[in-house]
Amino acid sequence: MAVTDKLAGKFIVIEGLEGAGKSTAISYIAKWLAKNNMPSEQITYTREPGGTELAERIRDIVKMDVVGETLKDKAELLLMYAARVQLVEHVIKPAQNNQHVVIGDRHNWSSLAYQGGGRGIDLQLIEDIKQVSLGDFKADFTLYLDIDPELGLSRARGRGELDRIERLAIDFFERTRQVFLSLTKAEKNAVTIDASETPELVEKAIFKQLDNWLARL
Ligand code: T5A
Repeated sequence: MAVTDKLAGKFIVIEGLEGAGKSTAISYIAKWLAKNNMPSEQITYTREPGGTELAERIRDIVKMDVVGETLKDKAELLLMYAARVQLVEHVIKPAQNNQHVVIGDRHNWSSLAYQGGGRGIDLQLIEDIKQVSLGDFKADFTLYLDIDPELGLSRARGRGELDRIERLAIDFFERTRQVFLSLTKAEKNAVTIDASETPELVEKAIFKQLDNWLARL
């Protein structure tokens, strides 16, 4: 089977803390896809929360204090899933049906890590909400960019003002990181990339992991 046929319809996700280099890594994945002859018009990019008109409005709510009202943890969780359902149903599944490769900047694991690990919401409750809202839908391959939260946040600071979540205390991100690490360990179609390395080494590691995954398809 041609490589492009193997990749058509696949959903590749990048996860990681703030400043881990997810946006940068997405450009490396695009480069890898081009190397494997995937036409650029057959690639769909998504980000979460966001990616549809309604989901982008939810993104504004969760990233900024849009009104002077505290967003409760469970409301934050449900907003993440509301945005995710809109994105999966309106964008990701149709793109997969059109034989696109979908590259996701964050997906379901971010809710388990941030709302479960960081906020302390019961992980089983989050799994149940996931099942109700998305069933068995999941990424085909996940690249988790692992970084020390201090380093990630310092990179994020260099990029501009911190948002509502980025302003939280460092132990929130330590707990978030632990969930990401355990999810990656438990999933055979997921790998950890050391995101503290130079961009050149991160790119090389991503290419290698994608090559290994492709060889298994
Ligand atoms: N959220 C999201 C939840 O709580 N629950 C959920 O379910 C979901 C889906 C989303 C926020 O919402 C939360 C998590 C987040 O707080 P976001 O914009 O998607 O926000 O995520 P951020 O993590 O805030 O995005 P960032 O832009 O901060 O991080 P990236 O994309 O990981 O990093 P990137 O590539 O922009 O790089 C940051 C800086 O570092 C440099 C880059 O040039 C850039 O300046 N850099 C490197 N520097 C040195 N070495 C490297 N290897 C580098 N790679 C990149």
